[in-house]
Amino acid sequence: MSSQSSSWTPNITLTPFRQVEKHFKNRAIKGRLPSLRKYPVVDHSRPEKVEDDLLWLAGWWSPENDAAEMDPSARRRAKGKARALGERPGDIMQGSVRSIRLSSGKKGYVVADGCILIPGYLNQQQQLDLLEASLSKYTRPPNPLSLSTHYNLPPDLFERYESGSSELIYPIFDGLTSSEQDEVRAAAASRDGQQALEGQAGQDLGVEEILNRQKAWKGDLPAEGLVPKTAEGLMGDLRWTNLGLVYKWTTKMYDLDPAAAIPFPSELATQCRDMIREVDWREVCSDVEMERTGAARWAEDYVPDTGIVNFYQMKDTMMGHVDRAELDPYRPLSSISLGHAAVFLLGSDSRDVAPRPIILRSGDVILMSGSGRQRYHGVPRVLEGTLPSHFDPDETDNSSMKAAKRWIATGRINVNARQVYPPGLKRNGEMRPGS
Ligand SMILES: O=C(O)CCC(=O)C(=O)O
Repeated sequence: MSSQSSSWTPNITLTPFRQVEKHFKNRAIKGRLPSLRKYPVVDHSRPEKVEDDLLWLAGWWSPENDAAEMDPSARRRAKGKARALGERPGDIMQGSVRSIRLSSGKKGYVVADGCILIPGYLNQQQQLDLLEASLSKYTRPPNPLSLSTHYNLPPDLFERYESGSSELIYPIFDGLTSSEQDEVRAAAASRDGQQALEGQAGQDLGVEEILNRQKAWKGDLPAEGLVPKTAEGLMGDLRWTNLGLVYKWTTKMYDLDPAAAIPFPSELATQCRDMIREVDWREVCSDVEMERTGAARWAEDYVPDTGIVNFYQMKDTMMGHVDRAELDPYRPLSSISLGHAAVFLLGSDSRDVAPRPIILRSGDVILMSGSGRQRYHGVPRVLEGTLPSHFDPDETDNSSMKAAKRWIATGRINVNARQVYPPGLKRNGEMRPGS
Protein backbone atom coordinates (compact mmCIF):
# COMPACT_ATOMS: atom_id res chain seq x y z
CA MET A 1 0.00 0.00 0.00
CA SER A 2 1.43 3.43 -0.86
CA SER A 3 1.35 6.29 1.57
CA GLN A 4 0.81 9.93 0.74
CA SER A 5 2.91 12.65 2.33
CA SER A 6 1.19 15.82 3.51
CA SER A 7 2.68 17.70 0.55
CA TRP A 8 0.97 15.35 -1.91
CA THR A 9 -1.00 17.22 -4.56
CA PRO A 10 -3.24 15.63 -7.14
CA ASN A 11 -2.04 15.59 -10.71
CA ILE A 12 -4.13 18.25 -12.36
CA THR A 13 -2.16 18.61 -15.57
CA LEU A 14 -4.55 19.48 -18.34
CA THR A 15 -4.30 17.93 -21.76
CA PRO A 16 -3.39 20.38 -24.55
CA PHE A 17 -7.02 20.23 -25.74
CA ARG A 18 -8.31 21.13 -22.25
CA GLN A 19 -5.74 23.96 -21.93
CA VAL A 20 -7.02 25.64 -25.09
CA GLU A 21 -10.63 25.05 -24.01
CA LYS A 22 -9.88 26.63 -20.63
CA HIS A 23 -8.28 29.68 -22.25
CA PHE A 24 -11.34 30.49 -24.36
CA LYS A 25 -13.82 29.72 -21.57
CA ASN A 26 -12.12 32.07 -19.13
CA ARG A 27 -14.46 34.71 -17.70
CA ALA A 28 -12.46 35.32 -14.54
CA ILE A 29 -11.99 39.04 -15.18
CA LYS A 30 -15.16 40.95 -15.96
CA GLY A 31 -14.89 42.86 -19.22
CA ARG A 32 -11.69 41.04 -20.31
CA LEU A 33 -12.08 38.84 -23.37
CA PRO A 34 -9.72 35.92 -23.95
CA SER A 35 -6.94 36.66 -26.40
CA LEU A 36 -7.51 35.35 -29.92
CA ARG A 37 -3.76 35.50 -30.47
CA LYS A 38 -2.53 33.22 -27.70
CA TYR A 39 -3.79 30.19 -29.62
CA PRO A 40 -4.11 31.91 -32.99
CA VAL A 41 -7.52 31.37 -34.46
CA VAL A 42 -8.19 30.76 -38.13
CA ASP A 43 -10.83 33.14 -39.34
CA HIS A 44 -11.77 32.25 -42.90
CA SER A 45 -15.29 33.51 -42.74
CA ARG A 46 -14.51 37.08 -41.80
CA PRO A 47 -15.97 39.72 -44.12
CA GLU A 48 -13.58 41.54 -46.39
CA LYS A 49 -14.50 44.99 -45.14
CA VAL A 50 -13.23 45.81 -41.68
CA GLU A 51 -16.41 47.76 -40.90
CA ASP A 52 -18.52 44.64 -41.54
CA ASP A 53 -16.44 42.50 -39.20
CA LEU A 54 -18.52 42.13 -36.05
CA LEU A 55 -15.70 40.43 -34.15
CA TRP A 56 -13.46 43.39 -34.71
CA LEU A 57 -16.21 45.88 -33.88
CA ALA A 58 -17.00 44.00 -30.67
CA GLY A 59 -13.37 44.37 -29.58
CA TRP A 60 -12.38 40.72 -29.91
CA TRP A 61 -9.19 41.67 -31.73
CA SER A 62 -8.27 44.46 -29.34
CA PRO A 63 -4.61 44.10 -28.24
CA GLU A 64 -5.83 44.81 -24.73
CA ASN A 65 -7.19 41.26 -24.67
CA ASP A 66 -3.67 39.98 -25.16
CA ALA A 67 -2.34 42.01 -22.24
CA ALA A 68 -2.24 39.11 -19.79
CA GLU A 69 0.11 37.30 -22.17
CA MET A 70 2.49 40.28 -22.57
CA ASP A 71 5.40 41.88 -20.76
CA PRO A 72 4.56 45.19 -18.99
CA SER A 73 5.85 47.57 -21.70
CA ALA A 74 4.09 45.70 -24.49
CA ARG A 75 0.97 45.74 -22.32
CA ARG A 76 1.15 49.54 -21.99
CA ARG A 77 1.52 49.94 -25.77
CA ALA A 78 -1.34 47.53 -26.33
CA LYS A 79 -3.62 49.48 -24.04
CA GLY A 80 -2.91 52.63 -26.08
CA LYS A 81 -3.77 50.86 -29.32
CA ALA A 82 -6.79 49.20 -27.79
CA ARG A 83 -8.63 52.48 -27.63
CA ALA A 84 -8.82 52.30 -31.42
CA LEU A 85 -9.79 48.62 -31.31
CA GLY A 86 -6.39 47.69 -32.66
CA GLU A 87 -5.57 46.55 -36.15
CA ARG A 88 -7.42 43.75 -37.76
CA PRO A 89 -4.95 40.89 -38.05
CA GLY A 90 -3.61 40.04 -41.46
CA ASP A 91 -2.73 36.81 -43.16
CA ILE A 92 -1.42 35.03 -40.09
CA MET A 93 -4.96 34.43 -38.98
CA GLN A 94 -5.82 32.65 -42.21
CA GLY A 95 -3.39 29.82 -41.44
CA SER A 96 -1.92 27.51 -44.07
CA VAL A 97 -5.17 26.01 -45.22
CA ARG A 98 -6.01 24.69 -48.68
CA SER A 99 -9.07 26.21 -50.35
CA ILE A 100 -11.41 24.39 -52.74
CA ARG A 101 -14.16 25.58 -55.06
CA LEU A 102 -17.60 24.00 -54.67
CA SER A 103 -19.76 23.26 -57.74
CA SER A 104 -22.03 26.13 -56.62
CA GLY A 105 -19.06 28.51 -56.86
CA LYS A 106 -18.80 28.83 -53.07
CA LYS A 107 -15.38 28.57 -51.49
CA GLY A 108 -14.46 25.92 -48.95
CA TYR A 109 -11.37 25.49 -46.75
CA VAL A 110 -9.91 22.11 -45.85
CA VAL A 111 -9.27 22.92 -42.20
CA ALA A 112 -8.17 19.33 -41.40
CA ASP A 113 -8.18 15.99 -43.24
CA GLY A 114 -11.81 15.39 -44.24
CA CYS A 115 -13.04 18.62 -42.60
CA ILE A 116 -14.26 21.51 -44.72
CA LEU A 117 -15.33 24.96 -43.59
CA ILE A 118 -17.72 26.70 -45.99
CA PRO A 119 -18.08 30.33 -44.89
CA GLY A 120 -21.48 31.92 -45.45
CA TYR A 121 -23.06 28.80 -46.97
CA LEU A 122 -26.53 29.95 -45.90
CA ASN A 123 -27.70 33.37 -47.03
CA GLN A 124 -29.50 35.70 -44.63
CA GLN A 125 -33.00 34.48 -45.52
CA GLN A 126 -31.96 30.84 -45.22
CA GLN A 127 -30.47 31.59 -41.80
CA LEU A 128 -33.72 33.24 -40.67
CA ASP A 129 -35.81 30.35 -42.00
CA LEU A 130 -33.64 27.78 -40.22
CA LEU A 131 -33.67 29.86 -37.02
CA GLU A 132 -37.46 29.87 -36.99
CA ALA A 133 -37.73 26.17 -37.88
CA SER A 134 -35.20 25.22 -35.17
CA LEU A 135 -37.17 26.97 -32.47
CA SER A 136 -40.78 26.63 -33.53
CA LYS A 137 -40.94 23.42 -35.59
CA TYR A 138 -38.07 21.22 -34.41
CA THR A 139 -38.97 21.71 -30.73
CA ARG A 140 -42.39 20.08 -31.26
CA PRO A 141 -43.27 16.46 -30.45
CA PRO A 142 -42.33 13.78 -31.25
CA ASN A 143 -38.80 15.26 -31.16
CA PRO A 144 -37.25 14.75 -27.70
CA LEU A 145 -35.84 17.89 -26.07
CA SER A 146 -33.16 18.17 -23.38
CA LEU A 147 -36.00 19.07 -21.00
CA SER A 148 -38.36 16.22 -21.91
CA THR A 149 -37.09 13.81 -19.22
CA HIS A 150 -37.54 16.42 -16.53
CA TYR A 151 -40.59 18.55 -17.31
CA ASN A 152 -44.15 17.80 -18.41
CA LEU A 153 -43.61 19.85 -21.55
CA PRO A 154 -46.60 21.12 -23.50
CA PRO A 155 -46.42 20.45 -27.27
CA ASP A 156 -46.64 24.19 -27.92
CA LEU A 157 -43.69 25.27 -25.75
CA PHE A 158 -42.41 27.76 -28.31
CA GLU A 159 -45.87 29.25 -29.00
CA ARG A 160 -46.20 29.88 -25.26
CA TYR A 161 -42.80 31.59 -25.32
CA GLU A 162 -43.98 33.62 -28.31
CA SER A 163 -47.16 34.77 -26.58
CA GLY A 164 -45.41 35.47 -23.24
CA SER A 165 -47.63 32.92 -21.46
CA SER A 166 -47.37 33.09 -17.65
CA GLU A 167 -48.64 29.52 -17.23
CA LEU A 168 -46.26 27.37 -15.21
CA ILE A 169 -44.83 24.10 -16.53
CA TYR A 170 -44.16 21.52 -13.82
CA PRO A 171 -41.26 19.12 -13.18
CA ILE A 172 -42.11 15.45 -13.80
CA PHE A 173 -40.57 14.36 -10.48
CA ASP A 174 -42.94 16.57 -8.48
CA GLY A 175 -45.96 14.92 -10.12
CA LEU A 176 -44.93 11.40 -9.05
CA THR A 177 -46.46 9.68 -6.03
CA SER A 178 -44.11 9.43 -3.04
CA SER A 179 -43.45 5.73 -3.69
CA GLU A 180 -42.64 6.49 -7.34
CA GLN A 181 -40.29 9.23 -6.17
CA ASP A 182 -38.56 6.72 -3.87
CA GLU A 183 -38.16 4.34 -6.81
CA VAL A 184 -36.60 7.07 -8.94
CA ARG A 185 -34.21 7.97 -6.10
CA ALA A 186 -33.20 4.33 -5.64
CA ALA A 187 -32.69 3.83 -9.38
CA ALA A 188 -30.61 7.04 -9.56
CA ALA A 189 -28.42 5.90 -6.64
CA SER A 190 -27.86 2.46 -8.16
CA ARG A 191 -26.83 4.02 -11.47
CA ASP A 192 -24.43 6.47 -9.90
CA GLY A 193 -21.28 6.54 -11.98
CA GLN A 194 -22.68 4.19 -14.61
CA GLN A 195 -23.33 6.85 -17.19
CA ALA A 196 -21.19 6.41 -20.30
CA LEU A 197 -18.61 9.20 -20.46
CA GLU A 198 -17.21 8.23 -23.84
CA GLY A 199 -19.37 6.14 -26.10
CA GLN A 200 -18.09 3.06 -27.89
CA ALA A 201 -18.02 3.28 -31.67
CA GLY A 202 -21.38 2.28 -33.18
CA GLN A 203 -19.52 0.34 -35.87
CA ASP A 204 -17.70 -1.77 -33.24
CA LEU A 205 -20.85 -2.54 -31.27
CA GLY A 206 -23.05 -3.41 -34.25
CA VAL A 207 -26.83 -3.19 -34.50
CA GLU A 208 -27.64 -6.29 -32.45
CA GLU A 209 -25.48 -5.32 -29.48
CA ILE A 210 -26.84 -1.76 -29.53
CA LEU A 211 -30.40 -3.12 -29.53
CA ASN A 212 -29.57 -5.46 -26.64
CA ARG A 213 -27.98 -2.70 -24.59
CA GLN A 214 -30.91 -0.42 -25.35
CA LYS A 215 -33.36 -3.06 -24.08
CA ALA A 216 -31.36 -3.43 -20.86
CA TRP A 217 -31.39 0.33 -20.20
CA LYS A 218 -34.36 1.19 -18.00
CA GLY A 219 -34.71 4.72 -19.26
CA ASP A 220 -33.57 8.17 -18.18
CA LEU A 221 -34.70 9.45 -14.81
CA PRO A 222 -36.39 12.76 -14.02
CA ALA A 223 -34.27 15.07 -11.86
CA GLU A 224 -35.32 16.02 -8.34
CA GLY A 225 -35.35 19.58 -7.02
CA LEU A 226 -36.41 21.43 -10.17
CA VAL A 227 -38.84 24.33 -9.92
CA PRO A 228 -41.90 25.03 -12.09
CA LYS A 229 -41.12 27.51 -14.85
CA THR A 230 -42.88 29.46 -17.59
CA ALA A 231 -42.12 28.79 -21.26
CA GLU A 232 -39.89 31.89 -21.18
CA GLY A 233 -37.75 30.28 -18.47
CA LEU A 234 -37.66 26.86 -20.10
CA MET A 235 -36.73 28.21 -23.54
CA GLY A 236 -33.69 29.71 -21.81
CA ASP A 237 -32.84 26.32 -20.27
CA LEU A 238 -33.30 24.37 -23.51
CA ARG A 239 -30.00 22.81 -24.65
CA TRP A 240 -30.93 20.54 -27.55
CA THR A 241 -33.63 18.97 -29.60
CA ASN A 242 -33.15 15.66 -31.40
CA LEU A 243 -34.19 15.19 -35.02
CA GLY A 244 -34.73 11.81 -36.67
CA LEU A 245 -33.23 8.71 -35.02
CA VAL A 246 -33.09 9.29 -31.29
CA TYR A 247 -29.67 9.63 -29.68
CA LYS A 248 -29.54 8.56 -26.03
CA TRP A 249 -27.19 10.94 -24.23
CA THR A 250 -26.84 8.79 -21.14
CA THR A 251 -25.90 5.59 -22.97
CA LYS A 252 -24.26 7.41 -25.90
CA MET A 253 -26.03 5.15 -28.41
CA TYR A 254 -28.79 5.62 -30.94
CA ASP A 255 -32.11 3.99 -30.24
CA LEU A 256 -32.16 1.57 -33.17
CA ASP A 257 -35.55 0.11 -32.31
CA PRO A 258 -37.52 0.73 -35.54
CA ALA A 259 -40.58 1.57 -33.43
CA ALA A 260 -38.69 4.52 -31.89
CA ALA A 261 -37.52 6.02 -35.21
CA ILE A 262 -38.71 9.55 -36.01
CA PRO A 263 -38.49 10.79 -39.62
CA PHE A 264 -35.71 13.32 -40.21
CA PRO A 265 -37.04 16.68 -41.54
CA SER A 266 -37.00 16.41 -45.33
CA GLU A 267 -36.14 20.06 -46.05
CA LEU A 268 -33.10 19.86 -43.79
CA ALA A 269 -32.06 16.53 -45.32
CA THR A 270 -32.16 18.13 -48.78
CA GLN A 271 -30.15 21.14 -47.64
CA CYS A 272 -27.46 18.90 -46.09
CA ARG A 273 -27.40 16.54 -49.08
CA ASP A 274 -26.85 19.54 -51.34
CA MET A 275 -23.79 20.55 -49.34
CA ILE A 276 -22.28 17.09 -49.73
CA ARG A 277 -23.04 17.05 -53.47
CA GLU A 278 -21.38 20.41 -54.04
CA VAL A 279 -18.01 19.10 -52.87
CA ASP A 280 -15.68 17.25 -55.21
CA TRP A 281 -14.47 14.83 -52.55
CA ARG A 282 -11.42 13.88 -54.64
CA GLU A 283 -10.11 17.36 -53.85
CA VAL A 284 -10.44 16.63 -50.15
CA CYS A 285 -9.54 12.94 -49.74
CA SER A 286 -6.57 10.92 -50.93
CA ASP A 287 -7.25 7.93 -53.23
CA VAL A 288 -6.86 5.59 -50.27
CA GLU A 289 -9.29 7.63 -48.19
CA MET A 290 -11.80 7.75 -51.12
CA GLU A 291 -11.69 3.96 -51.27
CA ARG A 292 -11.82 3.39 -47.50
CA THR A 293 -14.72 5.75 -46.84
CA GLY A 294 -16.82 5.24 -49.96
CA ALA A 295 -16.72 9.04 -50.52
CA ALA A 296 -17.18 8.66 -54.28
CA ARG A 297 -20.76 7.51 -53.61
CA TRP A 298 -21.76 10.16 -51.04
CA ALA A 299 -23.23 12.43 -53.71
CA GLU A 300 -25.79 9.70 -54.44
CA ASP A 301 -26.24 7.88 -51.17
CA TYR A 302 -25.76 10.41 -48.37
CA VAL A 303 -29.12 10.57 -46.61
CA PRO A 304 -29.05 12.08 -43.12
CA ASP A 305 -31.29 10.16 -40.74
CA THR A 306 -30.47 11.93 -37.47
CA GLY A 307 -29.35 15.27 -36.10
CA ILE A 308 -29.22 17.57 -33.13
CA VAL A 309 -30.10 21.21 -32.79
CA ASN A 310 -27.84 22.65 -30.08
CA PHE A 311 -29.10 25.76 -28.30
CA TYR A 312 -26.44 27.91 -26.63
CA GLN A 313 -26.98 30.82 -24.28
CA MET A 314 -24.01 33.20 -24.26
CA LYS A 315 -22.23 31.41 -21.40
CA ASP A 316 -22.83 27.88 -22.66
CA THR A 317 -20.01 25.76 -23.99
CA MET A 318 -19.66 22.29 -25.49
CA MET A 319 -16.81 20.16 -24.19
CA GLY A 320 -14.41 18.53 -26.61
CA HIS A 321 -15.76 15.18 -27.77
CA VAL A 322 -15.88 12.75 -30.70
CA ASP A 323 -19.20 11.64 -32.21
CA ARG A 324 -18.73 7.93 -32.73
CA ALA A 325 -22.19 6.43 -32.25
CA GLU A 326 -23.05 6.27 -35.98
CA LEU A 327 -22.75 2.84 -37.61
CA ASP A 328 -20.76 4.29 -40.50
CA PRO A 329 -17.80 6.14 -38.96
CA TYR A 330 -16.87 8.03 -42.13
CA ARG A 331 -20.02 9.59 -43.58
CA PRO A 332 -20.11 13.39 -43.34
CA LEU A 333 -21.56 15.26 -40.43
CA SER A 334 -22.96 18.57 -41.67
CA SER A 335 -22.99 21.35 -39.12
CA ILE A 336 -24.58 24.80 -39.53
CA SER A 337 -24.06 27.86 -37.28
CA LEU A 338 -26.72 30.50 -36.59
CA GLY A 339 -26.70 33.70 -34.54
CA HIS A 340 -23.69 34.82 -32.51
CA ALA A 341 -20.27 33.72 -33.74
CA ALA A 342 -18.32 31.14 -31.75
CA VAL A 343 -14.87 29.64 -31.34
CA PHE A 344 -14.88 26.04 -32.57
CA LEU A 345 -11.94 23.84 -31.57
CA LEU A 346 -10.90 21.18 -34.03
CA GLY A 347 -8.33 18.76 -32.69
CA SER A 348 -6.91 15.39 -33.63
CA ASP A 349 -8.01 11.92 -32.51
CA SER A 350 -6.35 12.57 -29.15
CA ARG A 351 -6.80 15.24 -26.49
CA ASP A 352 -3.01 15.26 -26.20
CA VAL A 353 -2.73 17.40 -29.31
CA ALA A 354 -3.66 21.09 -29.16
CA PRO A 355 -6.69 21.86 -31.32
CA ARG A 356 -6.96 24.53 -34.00
CA PRO A 357 -9.42 27.27 -32.99
CA ILE A 358 -11.71 28.29 -35.86
CA ILE A 359 -14.18 31.19 -35.86
CA LEU A 360 -17.67 30.12 -36.94
CA ARG A 361 -20.08 32.87 -37.95
CA SER A 362 -23.79 32.73 -38.69
CA GLY A 363 -24.44 30.87 -41.94
CA ASP A 364 -21.11 29.01 -41.90
CA VAL A 365 -21.05 25.26 -42.44
CA ILE A 366 -18.50 22.69 -41.31
CA LEU A 367 -18.47 19.25 -42.92
CA MET A 368 -16.59 16.56 -40.99
CA SER A 369 -15.97 13.33 -42.84
CA GLY A 370 -13.63 10.34 -43.17
CA SER A 371 -10.80 10.38 -40.63
CA GLY A 372 -12.01 13.89 -39.69
CA ARG A 373 -14.94 12.23 -37.91
CA GLN A 374 -12.53 10.92 -35.26
CA ARG A 375 -11.29 14.39 -34.34
CA TYR A 376 -12.06 15.91 -30.97
CA HIS A 377 -14.08 19.08 -31.35
CA GLY A 378 -16.03 21.46 -29.15
CA VAL A 379 -17.23 25.02 -28.60
CA PRO A 380 -15.52 26.75 -25.65
CA ARG A 381 -16.91 30.21 -26.34
CA VAL A 382 -19.85 31.98 -27.91
CA LEU A 383 -18.58 35.44 -28.85
CA GLU A 384 -20.35 38.38 -27.24
CA GLY A 385 -21.40 41.28 -29.44
CA THR A 386 -21.30 39.36 -32.74
CA LEU A 387 -24.97 38.97 -33.69
CA PRO A 388 -25.47 40.00 -37.34
CA SER A 389 -28.01 42.78 -37.94
CA HIS A 390 -30.35 40.59 -40.03
CA PHE A 391 -31.39 39.08 -36.67
CA ASP A 392 -32.55 42.51 -35.44
CA PRO A 393 -36.34 42.92 -35.09
CA ASP A 394 -38.04 44.07 -38.28
CA GLU A 395 -41.55 45.51 -38.54
CA THR A 396 -42.46 42.98 -41.24
CA ASP A 397 -41.68 40.00 -38.98
CA ASN A 398 -44.59 37.76 -38.04
CA SER A 399 -45.04 36.90 -34.39
CA SER A 400 -43.12 33.63 -34.62
CA MET A 401 -40.09 35.28 -36.28
CA LYS A 402 -40.22 38.08 -33.69
CA ALA A 403 -40.01 35.47 -30.94
CA ALA A 404 -37.23 33.56 -32.72
CA LYS A 405 -35.21 36.77 -33.03
CA ARG A 406 -35.84 37.53 -29.37
CA TRP A 407 -34.37 34.12 -28.51
CA ILE A 408 -31.26 34.42 -30.70
CA ALA A 409 -30.51 37.94 -29.36
CA THR A 410 -28.83 36.15 -26.44
CA GLY A 411 -27.70 32.96 -28.07
CA ARG A 412 -26.36 30.75 -30.80
CA ILE A 413 -27.81 27.71 -32.55
CA ASN A 414 -25.99 24.83 -34.19
CA VAL A 415 -27.96 22.50 -36.44
CA ASN A 416 -26.22 19.29 -37.41
CA ALA A 417 -27.13 16.23 -39.47
CA ARG A 418 -25.56 12.78 -39.63
CA GLN A 419 -26.24 9.40 -41.21
CA VAL A 420 -26.36 6.49 -38.78
CA TYR A 421 -27.21 3.70 -41.22
CA PRO A 422 -24.85 3.15 -44.13
CA PRO A 423 -26.70 2.33 -47.34
CA GLY A 424 -27.29 -1.38 -47.70
CA LEU A 425 -27.59 -2.00 -43.98
CA LYS A 426 -31.12 -3.01 -43.12
CA ARG A 427 -32.57 -1.90 -39.83
CA ASN A 428 -32.10 -5.38 -38.34
CA GLY A 429 -28.40 -5.17 -39.08
CA GLU A 430 -28.27 -7.50 -42.09
CA MET A 431 -26.73 -6.30 -45.32
CA ARG A 432 -29.09 -5.94 -48.23
CA PRO A 433 -28.33 -8.46 -50.99
CA GLY A 434 -25.89 -7.09 -53.51
CA SER A 435 -24.54 -4.32 -51.27
O1 LIG B 1 -22.06 23.89 -31.88
C1 LIG B 1 -21.26 23.47 -32.70
O2 LIG B 1 -20.83 24.16 -33.63
C2 LIG B 1 -20.71 22.05 -32.56
C3 LIG B 1 -21.74 21.03 -32.15
C4 LIG B 1 -21.17 19.67 -31.93
O3 LIG B 1 -19.97 19.50 -31.85
C5 LIG B 1 -22.03 18.49 -31.77
O4 LIG B 1 -23.27 18.61 -31.73
O5 LIG B 1 -21.48 17.37 -31.68
